[in-house]
Amino acid sequence: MTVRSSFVVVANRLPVDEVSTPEGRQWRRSPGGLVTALHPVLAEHQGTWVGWAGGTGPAPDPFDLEGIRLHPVPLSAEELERYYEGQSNATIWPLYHDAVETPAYKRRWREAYRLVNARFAEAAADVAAEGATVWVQDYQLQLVPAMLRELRPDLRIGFFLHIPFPPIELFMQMPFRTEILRGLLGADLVGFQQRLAAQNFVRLARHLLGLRYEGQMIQVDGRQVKAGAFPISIDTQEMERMAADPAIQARAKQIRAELGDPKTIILGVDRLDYTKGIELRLKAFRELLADGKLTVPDAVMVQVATPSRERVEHYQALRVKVEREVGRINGEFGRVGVPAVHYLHQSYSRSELAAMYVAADVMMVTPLRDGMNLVAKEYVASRADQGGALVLSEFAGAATELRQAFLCNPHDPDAVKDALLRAVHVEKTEARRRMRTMQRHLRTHDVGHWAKSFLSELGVPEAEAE
Ligand code: GDG
Repeated sequence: MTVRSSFVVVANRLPVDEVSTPEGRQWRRSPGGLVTALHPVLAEHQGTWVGWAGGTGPAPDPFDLEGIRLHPVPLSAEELERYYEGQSNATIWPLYHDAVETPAYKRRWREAYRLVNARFAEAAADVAAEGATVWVQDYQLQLVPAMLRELRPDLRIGFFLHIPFPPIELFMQMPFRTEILRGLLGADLVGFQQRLAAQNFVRLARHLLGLRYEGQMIQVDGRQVKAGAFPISIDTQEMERMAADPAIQARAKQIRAELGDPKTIILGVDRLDYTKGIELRLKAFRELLADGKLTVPDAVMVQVATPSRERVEHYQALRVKVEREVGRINGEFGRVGVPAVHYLHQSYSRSELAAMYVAADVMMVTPLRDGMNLVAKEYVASRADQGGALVLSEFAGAATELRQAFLCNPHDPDAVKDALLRAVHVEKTEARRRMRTMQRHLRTHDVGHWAKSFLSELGVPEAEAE
């Protein structure tokens, strides 16, 4: 029998990984801010999370894990290729990130997207109790709100977009633009990372459908849909605790030693994605070495580039470009046993990442476009010593909040070089002052605050629970 919940989260992925243990295959909760933030709300409401469990073919039966009901939705290999890699990650992802790579438009991807969105909507309709709240997450599921409303007009539906929402001129490229917009307008509340994105959305509703709006409230078929900005954040306390752990502090020292105890460690941590500005950051470092403004081994760079979407063409091309640039820098400026750039195309544990944050003097976060960028926030939260300096692109959502970072325009190589040099040479007390201000902000604006503000706007009163 289907268990019905008064609170349902719908996201492309379930917050679990399947792991092999001596007792056989088992599910383990995957780490991540979203699940941490939503866990208390889900647990309190006997909530259900609807999502893909990974793997292709039939989905596992629904199961409970740590107080949450998990409801897997199946994807076939072909759907994975068309709905996920195609429409989600080769059409919508680049288009919404200011088309920094050219979006590809394919009818069969679009059809698969529709079909899969309908499957998620049906699953949510099945598990939601009468009058329940359903919170749909992100760009893979933009048609779900309207599909779900059609099936279940009694529900309260929220939608949150984790990536940017583009200006009208760009959105208008999308072949099934009206359907996507109508899909989102099926929600009662549509949340974005930035105020500007919410504005893009309400203006688009008027432009494309002639809908009237006042402030951020849109009138749709006699209903009101509210758009708003809800900047996401991290579990600040957990990050602070992890970074302060003596084992992590010791590991950070060890990392510095392994790198030859240089004066300046410059760090980048990103999924290997063309929106993240990895190449331009490498280029800035190379030019500073060539100008003699930085020298090896006094300064070294560590770039963690976590493997991502490896079957999508743009990502394969990016890997080649990044690796060529790393090779060039090491060829020109490295010495035997002393590379200028340590490039790591690997995934790390959260604790190893924390140790890297603690070890780094300068963190480079230089996306061309980014909804928020949690790495920037994690770095700041990890610096209990108030050391370190953050170079941050103005085109990351995080730049709206982290004003004390060394902000730069990633499209201007001289601006990136300048920000990096200023961060390398910043006076200690000045660096501390900047870090302290940003840390104070993150203590009050953590991921729990994000979830609470969204859900209370949506009208879920019990969202007070931590
Ligand atoms: C999307 C939006 C928005 C990275 N490498 C490893 C690893 N990570 C973790 C980081 C961080 C997360 O992944 C990446 O989050 P970001 O926010 O930086 O970027 P996206 O993945 O693009 O996320 C973004 C976010 O959604 C939330 O709304 O901020 O704008 O694009 O937490 O630490 N974690 C582990 N190993 C790694 O190698 N364990």
